[in-house]
Amino acid sequence: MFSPTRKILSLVAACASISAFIGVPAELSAKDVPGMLQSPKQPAGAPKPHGATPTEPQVQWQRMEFYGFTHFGLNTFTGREWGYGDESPELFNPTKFNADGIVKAFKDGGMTGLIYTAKHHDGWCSWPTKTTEHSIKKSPWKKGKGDVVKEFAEACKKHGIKFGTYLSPWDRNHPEYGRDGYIKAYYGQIEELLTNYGDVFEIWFDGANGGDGYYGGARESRNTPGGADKYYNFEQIVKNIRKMQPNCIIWGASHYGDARWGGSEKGHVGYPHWHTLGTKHAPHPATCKENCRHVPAAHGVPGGDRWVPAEGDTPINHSGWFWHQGGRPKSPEQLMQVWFDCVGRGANLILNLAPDKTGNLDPRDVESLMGFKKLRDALYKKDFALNAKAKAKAVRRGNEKSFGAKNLVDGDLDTYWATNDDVTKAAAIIALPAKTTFDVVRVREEIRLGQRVAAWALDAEIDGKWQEVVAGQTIGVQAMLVLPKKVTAQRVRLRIIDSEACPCISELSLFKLPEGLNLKKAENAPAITAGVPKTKWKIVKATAGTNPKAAIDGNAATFWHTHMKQEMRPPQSLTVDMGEARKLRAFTYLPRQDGSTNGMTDRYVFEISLDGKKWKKVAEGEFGNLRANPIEQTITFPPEKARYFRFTGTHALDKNHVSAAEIGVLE
Ligand code: FUL
Ligand code: CA
Repeated sequence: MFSPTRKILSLVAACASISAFIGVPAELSAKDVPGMLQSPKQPAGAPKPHGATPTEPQVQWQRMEFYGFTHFGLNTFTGREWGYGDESPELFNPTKFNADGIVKAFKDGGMTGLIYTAKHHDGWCSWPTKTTEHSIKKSPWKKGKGDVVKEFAEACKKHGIKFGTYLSPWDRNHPEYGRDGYIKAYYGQIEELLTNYGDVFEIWFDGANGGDGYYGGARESRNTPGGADKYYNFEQIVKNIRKMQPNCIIWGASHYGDARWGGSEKGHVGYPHWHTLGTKHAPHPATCKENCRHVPAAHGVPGGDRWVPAEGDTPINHSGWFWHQGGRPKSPEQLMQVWFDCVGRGANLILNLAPDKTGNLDPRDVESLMGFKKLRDALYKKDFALNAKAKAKAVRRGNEKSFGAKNLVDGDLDTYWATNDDVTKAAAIIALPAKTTFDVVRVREEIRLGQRVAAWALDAEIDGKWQEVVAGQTIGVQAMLVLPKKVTAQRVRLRIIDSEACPCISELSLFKLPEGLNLKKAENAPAITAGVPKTKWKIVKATAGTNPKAAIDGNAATFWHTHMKQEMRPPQSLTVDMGEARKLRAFTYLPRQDGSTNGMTDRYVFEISLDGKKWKKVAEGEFGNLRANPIEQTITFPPEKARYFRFTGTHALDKNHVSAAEIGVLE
């Protein structure tokens, strides 16, 4: 059997012989890492790569477009988004866990892979690890003999999608977290996951790091000495992984990884969109305390020296990453908007569906996933440009076969239209067999040669005249734009307006949006759950602050907040009279939605009362993950009648005060 310690030691020794380039993916190539996928040969006379370029595993990964996330662990049973680390492993006991059914739904939904949270921040390991006792071995499920990782990995193999894993660096359970002892355990966990379960296409190193936790009973706040980069030694971790799984995409891992966060947990990424980052640009909010919207994660950095493509991540359910009682799925239309704002800008989309306490997906989430699949199928049903006639004046070396415009419409991503090195503005004309109506255009670059184009446009010949119908910025692996209005034309023209080097465009496609798809409706979808109506509600008391009514006005954009003055710091509370008694089972809290985390309340106490005099505390705890994902939180409690409730904010994420955009209750 396998021994983590021995293997790690032999790895460290072996690493000394690997190229010094390891850890800088932009410069990695198949010859540096034995077993790494090899890029196909470029045609003779092909342009030289421009700037940072992807490794072949990155190229293949960027073609995966869409895969799934699944969060399943102790939080599923406690209703939390972030476990504290003191949860009993006994809580994990799904009644009918069905990895096969879950993976089948992912596959049917058009996903190319699945990433499972093998260990979340609470530290509980969902496989029988040798590195800690806080694992599935201590859970009653399958009498401690279960292995969720194995079941997911096997189901993925069976259904023909790729398997990946998430292993939180932050561990709120481990007694040695923040010290050397934990690092050994953590390296062992990585090795177990990457050597015992077959091919792993991606491993996720979450950027949330340090803070308070259980830590073996110490119940204190711990950090990563010297910063996360130094403490975990991501450079070393990346070296180790290349040896174990050379084709595995490493997400995060400070500036040593292969893929980056897309900049929000709404799934969308920025546009213009570059696959590159500069060495000093860290890709995760772990390093970003305020104004996180401006982190280059979303847009990338033009001319950056590292190829670190983005992944947009988002849960399908409004309630969060883990399963929560009474959650509601995003609509297929909303997901379609995310699709355009993520995949359509050149990032991969990872969409989370979480199993419930039985170990099965919520049928409503699955229904939404399938509706989303139908819309994508309808969108891609016909590429009107495929195999059309294509011509360009500027063709590299006059070599039509290797670099001609017909490569744009041959359905082959590995062939491309290119110009001579000194030509950075050029046009290609595509003649469709007949007049055609379309409203979506997709263009793709041969990213193996680096990302080049910064501006382009699509023209259409309308009434005998060329007219610009849409303007784009970056392209990269793809840029897919919805035209402001439908166009009917037989000839279109792709115009490259600004390119950092001669353009190398591998495909141009034209599609039609599915009938009846209303993307505007998706944009305006409500951020708040419709709970008990608030029309008769009155604020009885706000202990401090401005505009307490804003917390119950049904408007997500307005919020109650106190100030940073000594007397207005947490705890501060809001008491509400609902006008009549109701049997309550949950309360909802929407954090401020203006993009600032100042005074964003991340710990709470919730009390209820029948008469406004005698109070009962029904819930107390932490809202996890607000910094990266400030969505509505739903906290359930044993149902009880009440006319009054009191919400108390006891701690703030940043700048010591209290705020709430909306508070509601559910019957
Ligand atoms: C975040 C985590 O803190 C969340 O809990 C979740 O796992 C998400 C995918 O990443 O940073
Ligand atoms: Ca092609």
